[in-house]
Amino acid sequence: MSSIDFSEALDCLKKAQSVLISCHVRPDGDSLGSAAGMAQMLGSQGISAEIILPSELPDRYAFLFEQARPRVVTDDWRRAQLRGFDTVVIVDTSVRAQLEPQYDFLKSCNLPVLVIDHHLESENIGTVELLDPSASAVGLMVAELGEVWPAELSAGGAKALFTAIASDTGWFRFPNADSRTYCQAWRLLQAGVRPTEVYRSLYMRDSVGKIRLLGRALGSLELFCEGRLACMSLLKEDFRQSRAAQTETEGLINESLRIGSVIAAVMLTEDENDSIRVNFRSKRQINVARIAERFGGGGHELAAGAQLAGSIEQAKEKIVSAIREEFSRSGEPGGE
Ligand SMILES: [Mn+2]
Repeated sequence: MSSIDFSEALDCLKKAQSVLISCHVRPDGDSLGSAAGMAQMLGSQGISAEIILPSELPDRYAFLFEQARPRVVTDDWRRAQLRGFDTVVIVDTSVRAQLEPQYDFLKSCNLPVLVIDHHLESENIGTVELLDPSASAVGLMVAELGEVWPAELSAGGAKALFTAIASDTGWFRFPNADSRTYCQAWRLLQAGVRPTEVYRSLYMRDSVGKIRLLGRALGSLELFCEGRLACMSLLKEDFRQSRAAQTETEGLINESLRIGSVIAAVMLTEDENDSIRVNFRSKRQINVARIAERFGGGGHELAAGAQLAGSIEQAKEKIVSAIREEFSRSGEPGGE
């Protein structure tokens, strides 16, 4: 059981009649699963809820939305489309930039905003905030909130929250998969989740393009810092050659963590708009959120991201030297 205080969040939700749920751009399994689970839970309490995304729903998560795919905010977004909501719930981010393009709009609505998040950085964008950086996933926090409420959880809602937790813990492999995580996973199984089915939906439905992209990413692999840092990169050309979408990079970085000597991993991806997206992972000791923050990004101790201008080579040089410094500070033998 968690030690967070859910009372304010519950007060906020119990007053609501019609809730708009949203999350960060490039939504992942945790944000989408949390949003879907929250929507189901609210429904079970007679509160209507609609999920609105700031960017496209990746196909691989369509299985979470069997009834209706969530709407996507577009540039021609109109205020009229949002009429009727009395409360906003934001899951899996507390940062303004990650909510574009709808942040200013949501602010101008003057509605209560409940933020449920587990990232280290927060810009206090909510009127009520449920923040717990020790939670492995927002899906875990939503599951706990439902238990305290108590709100009925359907098999579909449980599947969504299980997907959220499984995604952010790398299928319960990362060190954040603690007893609290397993405790809620057990509850979700009791509510009807079939883990094998979720596993297949999440990890065994890749496109051939994604596998080709993985091949190119592995082909780019370089090791630095005496084998402790793995670096892979993908250019726009790699996406073209493998016929993969920009959204199909998810999880590729973890492959390099399979190398025994590797402690930290970096993946550099050339974006459509020519900036470089950098993803960081770490097995231990190196706090990659701190490194990402130096480049204007953020995240968790063991998984973080940032966006850099310039070429892949320039970005790589900066990142490798920042991580080398971090190795030296931490006393890891990989630093010089
Ligand atoms: Mn998350």
